[in-house]
Amino acid sequence: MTRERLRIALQKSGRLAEESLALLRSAGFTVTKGANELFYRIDNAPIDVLRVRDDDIPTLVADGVADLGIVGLNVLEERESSARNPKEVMRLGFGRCALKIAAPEKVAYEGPYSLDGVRIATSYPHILERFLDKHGVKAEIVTMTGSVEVAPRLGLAQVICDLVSTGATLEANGLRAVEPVLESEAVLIRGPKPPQHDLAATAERFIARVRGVTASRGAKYVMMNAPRAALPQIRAILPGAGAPTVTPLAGDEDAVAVHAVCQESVFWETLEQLKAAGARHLGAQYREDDVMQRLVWSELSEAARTEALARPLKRRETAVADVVRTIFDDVEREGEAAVARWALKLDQRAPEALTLSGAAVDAARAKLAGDDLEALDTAIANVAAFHTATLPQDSEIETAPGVRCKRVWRPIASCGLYIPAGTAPLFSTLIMLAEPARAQRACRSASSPRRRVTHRTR
Ligand code: PRT
Ligand code: ZN
Repeated sequence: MTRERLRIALQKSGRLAEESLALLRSAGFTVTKGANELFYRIDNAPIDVLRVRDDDIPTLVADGVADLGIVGLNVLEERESSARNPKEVMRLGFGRCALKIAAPEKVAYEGPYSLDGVRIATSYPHILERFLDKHGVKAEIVTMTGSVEVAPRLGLAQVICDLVSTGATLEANGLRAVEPVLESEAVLIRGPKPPQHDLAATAERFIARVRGVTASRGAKYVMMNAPRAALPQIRAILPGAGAPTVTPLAGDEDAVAVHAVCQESVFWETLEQLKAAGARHLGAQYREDDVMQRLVWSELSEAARTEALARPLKRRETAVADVVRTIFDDVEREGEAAVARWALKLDQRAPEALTLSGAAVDAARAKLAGDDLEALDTAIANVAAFHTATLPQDSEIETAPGVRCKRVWRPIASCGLYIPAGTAPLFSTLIMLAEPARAQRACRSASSPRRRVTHRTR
């Protein structure tokens, strides 16, 4: 059967549906609703969108009913291997999750061999079987189509192998992830055979445009000055960068400016390594595509509208969250020693003291010019006045004689403030965080005789 339009199969509704359409729009395609729910049309290219259940996408693409498709890697990998299987074109960076072995808290786990002779419930028997074979483990696989997390409680299996994203489902069922089996994300797939001749060019153009959008997504623009001799080392450190642009620095023969677009996320560890290699004046920024996205209100579902208005965090950087959590945990456990250690690591210097004495504050104030000091004090007084005036009030009513209903507001016991101060401290941030906290009497700094890690504003 010959067709005039290329077909791409996308999930109709579910976790990948919105972002798959959003990806097409970011790549410049105008998607409009078609004659029925099964088809959407791309108006500015000869492409139709086939909207189906995710499980059907690999088969539709394998059979040539659709030329391309977007599906979770987990769904693709679950197919038994065959020459007729669809091919992965590229990973798309959304729909991230991981297939993991999870066990009840009381079941000991010391590695894959712990699974020997164990019953494991999963919706992914093929992926699991390959994992077990790889580790030379014999276990019994119980295949379930959904709600795998309840299997241990039902006595159907001792452990499970299921998709995890936030981990909330596992936690709610008294399970803990013990072993990753497959890292998954949405992938673009194509059929084992190229599409018919006149559609092949459309497919190539489509793939190129999606590649452009995806490549610039987690990408960062990184720039620095560095000793010329450190160039090979710096190149090796930069994550997923093509050839960086290197320009000489006027007045310094041995130094160069390096600009690079990194195709992977850049974390502070990378920046640390670059500094250690001799890089100076390091700067990194996200590219525009990463933070800007065009949304067409009339085409958004109710859920997508709510999400768009909530200013969602576009990218959930689990690696960043992990590092931040490590810092929190360290500080909780070790207190000020951990603060000093992390300050040394991140800022290359630890503060001399973590508590500011009144005398130090007075000395700092004495160094400020009259105008600046007055501006700061005015801002502090205004912000404090506003937040004191708008403090929530307790209220109480008597709904029936002797039945009093009361709402009471209690300030939180203590809070920490984070004031970014890389190259210049942000006074406004300090004032706008510290004054509301002080108005709420939440900051321990205002009341505790043993002052903790605090910043006093005056
Ligand atoms: O109707 P259709 O068949 O098209 O959809 P579906 O219900 O089969 O799939 P859907 O929409 O749930 O998921 C589509 C794809 O999204 C999956 O194939 C994965 O590639 C990806 N994905 C990303 C996830 C998750 N995250 C995820 N958390 N798929 C499922 N889950 C489930 C998981 O199975 C578990 O039950 O969510 C629960 C765990 O979530 P947390 O956040 O509590 O850990
Ligand atoms: Zn499905």
